[in-house]
Formats: sequence, C-alpha cells, structure tokens
Amino acid sequence: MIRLLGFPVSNYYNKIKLALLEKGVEFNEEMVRPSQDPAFLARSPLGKIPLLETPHGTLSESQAIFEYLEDAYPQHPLYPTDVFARAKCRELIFHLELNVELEARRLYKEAFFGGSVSEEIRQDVSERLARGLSGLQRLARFSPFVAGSEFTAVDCAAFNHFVLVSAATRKIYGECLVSKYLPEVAAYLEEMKKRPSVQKVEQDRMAAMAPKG
Ligand SMILES: N[C@@H](CCC(=O)N[C@@H](CS)C(=O)NCC(=O)O)C(=O)O
Repeated sequence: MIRLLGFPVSNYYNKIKLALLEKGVEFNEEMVRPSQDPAFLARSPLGKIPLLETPHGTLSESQAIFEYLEDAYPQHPLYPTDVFARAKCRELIFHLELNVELEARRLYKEAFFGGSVSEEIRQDVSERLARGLSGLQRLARFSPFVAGSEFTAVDCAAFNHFVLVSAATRKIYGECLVSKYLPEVAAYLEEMKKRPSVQKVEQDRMAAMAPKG
C-alpha cells in the first residue's frame, strides 16, 4: 500500500494527504521528521518531508509525488482534461510555491519555531510576498476554487500553503498579507473547510499541534 511519510503540520505533507483523500486512494501514514541523519538522507536527498513510498520505490518533492499519483491513479483526476487548463493549474502551483510559499518560509523560524529573523529579512520577505501575491492575484480565479469552477490540484496546494503563510505573516507583521493581496482568500478557506477531505487534514493538523500531556 502507498505510504505517506512526514508529519501533519507540514503544508507540503498536507498537500499530498489532501490529494490522496480527494482521489480516494488508500494509504497509510508514517510520522517522520525532517532529518540530516545519513539513513534518512538515503531516502530523502535533502532530508525533507514529505516522502511517498510506492510499490516501485520512494519519491521526494511534493509536486513529483503529486504527478505520480495522478498518473498511477487516474480515477478522480485532479487536473482538468483540457491540455491548456492543465498547464494553467501547474502555472498556478509554481507561482504559489516559488513566489509565495518559499519566500514566506524564510519567516517560519521566528513565526513557528521560537527563533528570530533579522529586520532585513522581514523587509525583504514583505517586498517579495507583495510581488508574489500580487502576481497570484492576477492568475487566480476563486470561483470558487483557485483555478475556476472545479476543485483541482491547485487547491490541494493552495489551501495548505495559504493557511501557513497567513499564520506566519500575521505573527511577523501583525497582519495577514495573504488577505491583503488576495481579499477572496477568507471566503475561499471557508468554502474549502466544507470538504470532508479538508476537515480530516485540518483535524490531524490541529491534533499534531496541540500541546502534549
Ligand atoms: N519542495 C519541497 C519542500 C518540502 C519542505 O520544505 N518540507 C519541509 C517541511 S514543510 C521540510 O522538510 N523542511 C526541513 C528542511 O528544510 O530541512 C516539496 O515540495 O516537497
């Protein structure tokens, strides 16, 4: 059986988990933390999560994992059939991950892990997020899903990235930069939370974040 490795607080892990749930693929989960341990690096080239264990071997990088799942389990596809519409979905995912999530990630050390980031980084990230989120605004449809009227691959990524980027910017800048540049996002997140798949991902995320003991 397909096995998803990682932990349910990770947005990239939850992107794949949401895809598996939406596609109705049976899978199990193994809780694994990112690590530079040589044994883990043999499975995950940079020691990151998520990983997917398949009957053919292990895969890293969430988008490669996502594309594998689409090819291996074509039932309940998460890309539209039209070739150009499929490309538009991938375009949105690239913009979201390269120009928004990866920039916001530079804040996570302070926002979530008790570290601190310099004033220079705060300023740089804020400028880059303004550019990335404004670009996303030009592409996204929110009608009601990010790429249009159908739930797609983009939503598997977007829901989980928006939740985290929102929380990080609120913590660091005292305002949600996602809503500032994408005013539709609050209604979008509420709409997404009506889906049983999203409810499951959120339930597991909250449980993993709850203080232990
Ligand atoms: N591009 C990667 C990003 C994955 C990623 O950044 N995962 C984080 C957890 S959300 C991680 O493992 N971080 C540990 C590290 O950077 O060493 C993907 O799409 O899978």
